[in-house]
Parts: sequence; C-alpha cells; structure tokens
Amino acid sequence: MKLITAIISTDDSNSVIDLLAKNGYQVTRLATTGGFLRAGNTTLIIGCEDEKVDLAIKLIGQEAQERTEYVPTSMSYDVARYNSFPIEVHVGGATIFVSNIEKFVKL
Ligand code: 2BA
Repeated sequence: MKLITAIISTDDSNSVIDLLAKNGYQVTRLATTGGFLRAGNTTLIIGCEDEKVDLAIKLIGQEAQERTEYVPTSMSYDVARYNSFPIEVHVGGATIFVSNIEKFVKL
C-alpha cells in the first residue's frame, strides 16, 4: 500500500477530489500554506493499493495541470491609470510524493 501526498492549487481541489472519488479513491483534504509564497494551497492525502498509484497521478494531472491564465491588472502611470491590461500568470500544477505505508489500520 502507498500514501500519495499531493500539493495542488486550492482552485483545482474540488475537481481533483471529485474525479478521484468517482474512480474509487479515498481522499483527505488539508488546507495548507506554501513555505515560499506563504499562500494557501491544498494538500491531499490518498491511501491506495500500489497498482492504483499511477492512475491517481494521472487523474490529478488531468485536473491540476499547470496552465497559463491572463489576469487583468491596472497600469500604474497616470495616462492609463484606469485602463487594465492582462498579465500572464502560471497557475495549477501538482507536487506529488508517493511513500510506502508500513501498516494500515482502520478501527
Ligand atoms: P512548486 O514547486 O510547484 O510548489 C508548489 C507548492 O508545493 C509549494 O508552495 C509547497 O507548498 C509545495 N512543495 C513543493 N515542493 C515541495 C517539497 N520538496 N517539499 C514540501 N513541499 C513542497 P511554495 O513553497 O509557496 O512555493 C511556490 C512556488 O514557488 C513553487 O512552486 C516554486 O515554483 C517556487 N519556489 C518554492 N521555493 C522556492 C525557492 N526556495 N526558490 C525559488 N523558487 C521557489
């Protein structure tokens, strides 16, 4: 048995969890904070059989792929103070650890 620890964007968490649940995975969601950006993210812990690990990673990747989005922002100089222009930001993606579980007990 393995423990998958997946750190994903909170924006992607509902769709990732829904897809994992539909495919029979049990998931615990933790509200976490990245140490570098100090911004909120979501950590999922998923215990599953060894042979189900690759599918879980694929499903997470399907819904939490890194992608580019354009976010409107305001120009700071006077001539165009009230104009907004889009800036490119990278969102999503997943950091995934897979560990061996020595013992699994449900009481
Ligand atoms: P990512 O590498 O995609 O990491 C996203 C979040 O995943 C991290 O948030 C952290 O919560 C977790 N994470 C990633 N690798 C980890 C690891 N080896 N162990 C434990 N948790 C891990 P943040 O720490 O806020 O980092 C956000 C983004 O800032 C990172 O995206 C990376 O692109 C950048 N970054 C992080 N640390 C950096 C550093 N020391 N120098 C330069 N850039 C850094």
